Amino acid sequence: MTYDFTTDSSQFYGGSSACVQIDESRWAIPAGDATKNGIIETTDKEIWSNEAGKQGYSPSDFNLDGQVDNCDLNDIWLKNLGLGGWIPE
Ligand SMILES: [Ca+2]
Ligand SMILES: [Ca+2]
Repeated sequence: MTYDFTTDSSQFYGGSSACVQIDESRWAIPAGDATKNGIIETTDKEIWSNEAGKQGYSPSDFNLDGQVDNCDLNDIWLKNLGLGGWIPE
């Protein structure tokens, strides 16, 4: 079975609060959930604070560039703060 999450925000459990629109016709799960509980919240920032400055892929490397830095916090986490509701892993 396949399920295409990219076609509309209604495809997501939680609707538009559980996804971000990445272009005119596609949606995705928002980054920033370091705790992997399905919600982007302040505890995710605490994980980032503990990992800031580290190299390599880690839960708070939100943009997946191999570094935990201010871009992860300001460009990803802050933008997506409060989103979530999808079913976590
Ligand atoms: Ca979280
Ligand atoms: Ca990063």
